[in-house]
Amino acid sequence: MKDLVTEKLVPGKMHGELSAAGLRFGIVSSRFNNFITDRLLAAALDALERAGAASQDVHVVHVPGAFELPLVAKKLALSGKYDALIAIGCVLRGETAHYDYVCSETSRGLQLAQMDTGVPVMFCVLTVDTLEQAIDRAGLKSGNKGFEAGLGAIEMAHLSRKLRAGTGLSKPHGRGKSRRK
Ligand code: INI
Repeated sequence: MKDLVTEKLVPGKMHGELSAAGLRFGIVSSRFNNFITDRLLAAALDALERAGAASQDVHVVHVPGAFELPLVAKKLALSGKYDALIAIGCVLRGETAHYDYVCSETSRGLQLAQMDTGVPVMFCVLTVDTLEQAIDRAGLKSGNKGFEAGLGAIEMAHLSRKLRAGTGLSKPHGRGKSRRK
């Protein structure tokens, strides 16, 4: 990516690494539409494994449907055992408003879980109109959102550790000399 640098302003930079060694992950996966969620889960585990995560540092919890993801994600986050979490689900639009309630409460609940606890929660919940759209996102035309969530979890886990330890920003230019008069 091209550096976002102007002539005068050189901002400190920060990002998370992509090695999973030594990090602990919790995955909550919904059984509803498991034809899709199992593929997302396998890809998330593949990303963690390839990045060096150890078996004993990765735990998977299954829940009945997407609606149940937030509660379990929050409980896992509060356990203090995980650097990042991944919530996996697939909500397929039906003929009633049920879809809208499940989608909105799942996304709201997962966002609250990470905001309330400070533990990153990756939103790997497909919200789609058709099974074909879901299949495309679970390993076909549009890649696999589970793999992306795995990589995202690793990056966010590192970033959180850095932010806990301090800002992690690279040393600003001219540090030591106060600019204030
Ligand atoms: N749960 C899903 O994960 N995906 C869906 O598409 C879905 N639909 O369409 O009904 C769904 N419903 C179940 C819901 O998540 C809860 O498990 C259920 O309502 C019990 O609380």
